[in-house]
Amino acid sequence: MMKRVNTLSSEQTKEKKQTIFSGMQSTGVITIGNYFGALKNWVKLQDEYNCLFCVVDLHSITVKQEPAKLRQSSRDLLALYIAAGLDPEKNVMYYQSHVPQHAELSWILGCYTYMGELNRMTQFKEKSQKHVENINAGLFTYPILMAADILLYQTDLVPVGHDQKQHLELSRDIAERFNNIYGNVFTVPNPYIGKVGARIMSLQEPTKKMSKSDENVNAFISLLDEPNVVMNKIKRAVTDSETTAIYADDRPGVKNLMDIYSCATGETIEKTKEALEGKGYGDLKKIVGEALVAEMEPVQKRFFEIKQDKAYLDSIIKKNAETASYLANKTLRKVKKKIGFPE
Ligand code: AQP
Repeated sequence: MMKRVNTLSSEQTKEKKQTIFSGMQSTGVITIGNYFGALKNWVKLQDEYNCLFCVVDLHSITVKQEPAKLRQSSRDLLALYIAAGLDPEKNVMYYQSHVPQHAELSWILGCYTYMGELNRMTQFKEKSQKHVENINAGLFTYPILMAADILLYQTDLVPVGHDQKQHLELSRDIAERFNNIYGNVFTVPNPYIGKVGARIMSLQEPTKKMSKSDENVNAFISLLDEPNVVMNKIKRAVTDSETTAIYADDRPGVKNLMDIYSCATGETIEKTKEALEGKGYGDLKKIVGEALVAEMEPVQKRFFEIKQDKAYLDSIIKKNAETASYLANKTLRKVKKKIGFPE
């Protein structure tokens, strides 16, 4: 009797929690931009919400990938999720390619999305300019797959970066359109409005965001870069022709370094200014580099421990994919029934 009461109350508590879905592409080792802008913030969500954190490897192939590298970076990304503090017992953490329902729902939703809507997506325009030799249909229909990722799990909230806001709007439109035809099938997702992580900029072109696929390796810091590499990249970071540090929009290189310090130490911008304004650029870079290394080292240490334990990682991958698949199927079954596919 006692046991039943306990089970009920724990299920009820679970029901009250809202669902969050987010993911990262396994297009290489993630940068400190991905870490401070997304991953580190996810860790704070895991107690309050039911979270799904996906390695969105289906999205990764919209850009050419080398098979062995893709496999490796997907596995590394999952290990980094755990190393950064995401608990695989609390969250559902899995590869998108292990849960075929994503692709299946994506096809269905594609039939409820207009070409005009996709034509308006700015990320497609940017990415197709960047990859002129490979403007594939997947790059164009990417937002539909993203809608499927989100809607499959009846997601309430999506922590989105600036670049993905337009895609989330489209996911909401598709969900509402579908619900208007078939009744309440999908939860209409909202953006997660929490403490926004800083946008970390390129170290070589500080008006552009830091990206893991940047051709210039000095433009980004990978979360797995060794301390001496980190120090060197910070040392080479582009600043300006002034000599002492001031936090200002028209000094983007220095501002970016100070933002990195603030993220690495957890200090507010006000405290960061107090600590760093007036420093010469040599000193500034040394202090920022050391703070960053101190933040990255424990994550890297845990990452290598997790990676060594192959059986542990394999079991997490399998178990979490099964859970995701089970949850995804609940929605997909409903969708198919509503549409009129034979049972
Ligand atoms: N520079 C950044 N600063 C803060 N946040 C960032 N994010 C990405 N870059 C920065 C956030 O990281 C999450 C995962 O991103 P993604 O892997 O889905 O792809 P992305 O946004 O396209 O990141 P990259 O590094 O630029 O990847 P590539 O080079 O492969 O396209 C998102 O929440 C994003 O906002």
